[in-house]
Amino acid sequence: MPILNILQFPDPKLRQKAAPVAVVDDNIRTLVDDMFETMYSAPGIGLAAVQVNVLKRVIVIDISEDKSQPGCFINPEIVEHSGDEKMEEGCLSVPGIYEPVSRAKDIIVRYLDRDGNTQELSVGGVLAVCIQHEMDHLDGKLFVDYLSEMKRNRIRKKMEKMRQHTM
Ligand code: GNR
Ligand code: NI
Repeated sequence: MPILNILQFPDPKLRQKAAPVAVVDDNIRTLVDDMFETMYSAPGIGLAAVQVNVLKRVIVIDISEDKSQPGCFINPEIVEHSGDEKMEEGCLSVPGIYEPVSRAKDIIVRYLDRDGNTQELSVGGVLAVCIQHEMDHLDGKLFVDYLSEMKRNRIRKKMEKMRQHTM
């Protein structure tokens, strides 16, 4: 199974909006498997399809330390949210940058699992943060968008400088 290329900020492709998955078929399951492999090898705790340049509403997450809790969320929707909490976030598309972001503390998310069945899950903590972070990716949004323009510009310059050295 191939490891997919992860787009990096400020690539304009990260600003694309993903379309809902009509049918959860073997093609989607292969995408999910490739995304898990890519996320684990990075390593990261989540990955959205937009980050690997696939415009489908597919997310994979595993916040465990031993790859024991793989979760796949297709067409996710937040049906209820409450509270606010600020947590330090990072992103595989913005490597090396960690900044606090405020999000809903507890959420109920509705989604399709890898068999195409509708599921509803009530979550808080890091998993709630991660789901919201990944859902933003599906709408072309990045965690750096919550920071000041000055901070975002500084991060952009840093990324562009790093890129020159790796090319
Ligand atoms: O690996 C990741 N860690 C992380 C830490 C705090 C908040 C969100 C995340 S998601 C990130 C992987 C990623 O970029 N997913 O889009
Ligand atoms: Ni991210």
